[in-house]
Amino acid sequence: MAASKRVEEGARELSPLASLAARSAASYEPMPNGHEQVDLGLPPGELLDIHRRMLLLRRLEERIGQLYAMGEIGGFCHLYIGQEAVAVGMERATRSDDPVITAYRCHAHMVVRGVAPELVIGELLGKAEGVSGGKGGSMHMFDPARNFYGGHGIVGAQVPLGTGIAFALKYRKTDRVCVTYFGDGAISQGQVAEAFNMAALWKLPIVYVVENNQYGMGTAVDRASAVSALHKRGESFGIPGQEVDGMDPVAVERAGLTALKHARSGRGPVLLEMKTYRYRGHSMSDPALYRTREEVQKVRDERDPISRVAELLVSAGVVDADQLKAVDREIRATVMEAVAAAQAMPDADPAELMTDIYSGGS
Ligand SMILES: Cc1ncc(C[n+]2csc(CCOP(=O)(O)OP(=O)(O)O)c2C)c(N)n1
Ligand SMILES: [Mg+2]
Repeated sequence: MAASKRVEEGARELSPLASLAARSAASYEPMPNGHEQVDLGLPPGELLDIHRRMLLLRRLEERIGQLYAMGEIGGFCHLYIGQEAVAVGMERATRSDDPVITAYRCHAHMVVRGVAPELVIGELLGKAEGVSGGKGGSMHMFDPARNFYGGHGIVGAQVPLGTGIAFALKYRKTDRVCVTYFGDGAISQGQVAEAFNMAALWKLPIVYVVENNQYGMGTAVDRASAVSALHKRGESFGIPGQEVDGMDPVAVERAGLTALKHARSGRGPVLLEMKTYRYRGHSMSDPALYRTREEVQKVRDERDPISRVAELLVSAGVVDADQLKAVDREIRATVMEAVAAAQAMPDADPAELMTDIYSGGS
């Protein structure tokens, strides 16, 4: 079969991955390893980078889930499995000096920011060298050096905080943009509406990203929100909104770039609704009885962001299945090493319990 025909059919099979398929232009060059190269709109190396980053998040969160089940992690723990395309696509669109703030489902957001996995795991294990000294735990990780402002356990609370960061960025006449994530369960919070109003009124440099994973704990979005097209929830404030396939990292990146450009140019906030899905329960203690196993399996089979990119890479001849397996082995080894490094860290000292509560001088 002609290469172009094969790729076209491959693209059709992956039709939900519209943004990638649409860019599967029929231009090929032989690669040094003999594979045919296809113009995916992104250089193959970029797609490989996307795949690798998502896989790291997946394997890391799986391992964290195991550590939790083994009793090594205390407190609450919310996994990001299924939503990887959002964090990876947005991070690729974001500048490293753009501040990011999110809710409690935050481990993956930290790692894409460049925080070493062992520092995140160390935090979960209550270690002194964890990214927040072992005192924040799963929900309250912070790393201002990487422009990551948490990790917040109160639903919606990070939205006015992110808006405040955006105010500071504008007040200080920077060209940075604050990316503020929240869930579908947070969008009906009063403080979100108040923050939207101020951000639009003052044209603050902020991109709001609602990660619509279809559920707020056990409540489906259309049982909680009168208007379940969440990207429309900024309209009354004049905030432009866009619905994005949050299981397609390239669509996420593209939407993120456009939104960030808009906000960076002084035209005010944008609201991106990422249609995504979480595979695990709300937290580690949620057996997820409010949905069927079949519903979860269907998303895994048809929309999984990692499989979709992997299949596209293989069907386009960029890599073969064996090469992808080798990448997976390498990433699993990285995660194991990070866990071992975190386990070897000293525990947080109880004498430190009352430090880091107030900022210096207050
Ligand atoms: C103000 C407040 N109300 C209720 C809770 C309990 N609570 C924790 S998470 C959650 C659901 C939030 O869902 P969503 O915003 O969709 O985020 P997701 O967990 O899906 O990432 C609720 C109600 C809370 N933490 N804070
Ligand atoms: Mg949700």
